[in-house]
Amino acid sequence: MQAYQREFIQFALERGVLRFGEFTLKSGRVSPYFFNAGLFDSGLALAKLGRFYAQALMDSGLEYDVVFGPAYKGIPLAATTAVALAEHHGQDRPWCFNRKEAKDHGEGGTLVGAPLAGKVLIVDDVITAGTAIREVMQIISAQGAQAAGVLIALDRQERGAGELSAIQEVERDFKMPVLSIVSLEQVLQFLAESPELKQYLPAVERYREDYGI
Ligand code: OMP
Repeated sequence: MQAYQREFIQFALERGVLRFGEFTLKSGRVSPYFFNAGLFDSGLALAKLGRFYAQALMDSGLEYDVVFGPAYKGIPLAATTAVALAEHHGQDRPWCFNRKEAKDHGEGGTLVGAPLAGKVLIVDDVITAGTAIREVMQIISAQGAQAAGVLIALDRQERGAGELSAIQEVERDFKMPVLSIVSLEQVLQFLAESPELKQYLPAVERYREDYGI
């Protein structure tokens, strides 16, 4: 685990973004942990979050032309990542987002910001079963753009339809990488090393045995 990944987990715990308990997921699975990116809910927290996303992207060396935030939750995430890329990595790239509902007046359409063209970097929060990201891929292909990759905060490393993880299925089906700031593996490592949080380790490990890869 890299130093910034450890810092990110610490930051998510401090903000109450990463929590332990009992949570029913969108997929119907009942999870002993949950990651609620909506709780990076202050200016400073959002700025710091963007720096973590940008760092993970820079580490990967992925090439991209435009940053895209899928509605709703991906929008501030893509915005803060685009700001951090410009301010801290000298990459002032175009960025855009979609609306959920088409607008028939004013600027019209469902896309806002820079044109969704070329190699698109999708920025989102979490992938569990991969349902949300598949919807996003339709928007990109409808524009005739190509997905360069997906950048998320947490890879829950859960099985998709078969033996691969949902993320591995997305990578295979759309021929693009899915990058994450951290994955469940690093969360487990963090728990194992933390005297106060170690109590949650057995439940998370059991969950991984049931749904993980
Ligand atoms: P999938 O569409 O199953 O990949 O689920 C991804 C979505 O689930 C995310 O965009 C979130 O809305 C939500 N989610 C979280 O935000 N955090 C979690 O830890 C787990 C989920 C989830 O419901 O699976």
